Amino acid sequence: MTLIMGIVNVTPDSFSDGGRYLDPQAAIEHGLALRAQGAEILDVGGESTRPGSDRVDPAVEQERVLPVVRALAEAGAYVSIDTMNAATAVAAARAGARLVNDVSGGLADPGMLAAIAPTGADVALGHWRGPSADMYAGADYDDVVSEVVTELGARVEAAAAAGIAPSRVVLDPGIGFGKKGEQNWAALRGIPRLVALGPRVLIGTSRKRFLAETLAETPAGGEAEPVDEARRDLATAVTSVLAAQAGAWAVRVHDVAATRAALLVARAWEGESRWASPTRSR
Ligand code: PMM
Repeated sequence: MTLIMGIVNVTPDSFSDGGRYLDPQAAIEHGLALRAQGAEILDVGGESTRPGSDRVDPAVEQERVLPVVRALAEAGAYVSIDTMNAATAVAAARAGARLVNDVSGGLADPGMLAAIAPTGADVALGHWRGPSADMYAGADYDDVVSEVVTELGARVEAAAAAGIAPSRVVLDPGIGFGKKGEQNWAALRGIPRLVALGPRVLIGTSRKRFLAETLAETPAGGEAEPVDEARRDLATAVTSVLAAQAGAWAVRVHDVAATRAALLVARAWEGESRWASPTRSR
């Protein structure tokens, strides 16, 4: 069963929801609302990774995320911490986070993998070719899928060398990270090859620019509609279903209700009437 990871960005400048939940209480309530809508995992982040964004001081990041992680974990949620800083990852694990979601795959902070190994937390490693300040500098590929699979395979080995077994690892092709337009679609078509590596696979397409670019196509004889948030969420629900069918373990989304509806319909189509949620019983 593909799980839904709901996004709780505690940032002033995230790609689509920056500033909405900067106040910890607003972020906690948002997380609880996403959980009530069906998110099995809540991904709390305090540093925006939108293209062009600068790094945040880990102390500021922790001030933003730790109260939110603690409150959501105490409420019984399965919490993930979206961070590239080892110190923040360790502090969040102490506050109750059970998954460290590092979009840089442990590359941004060389101490990341060794630091989280003893915490027992799982780790999501994203495919990454450099900081968001210069997001598309590495967007140069001969074969996107082969390169993503090879580079993530190397991160699985680095995690193992640091004491994190592959059973604790989740892999993410890093949609939008060092990838433009069609390169993202190619990476999504390659999900089965990533799944074949062994670890669980996480996919994050939610509201991303490549979806808006695809939606911007003008209908024959018509006029292009503005690509607003609702249309990006609809597109995200579709890509989440396709990712689920390709073998993804979880999808990371802003609009949990829309993606859940889409996944339920897909499950019904495939002949499964029950919605299981493995992490809830953990
Ligand atoms: N994308 C963003 C942030 N964190 N984490 C994972 N694992 N995968 C992603 O694709 C991903 C992520 C950027 O999106 P946001 O600014 O809208 O949260």
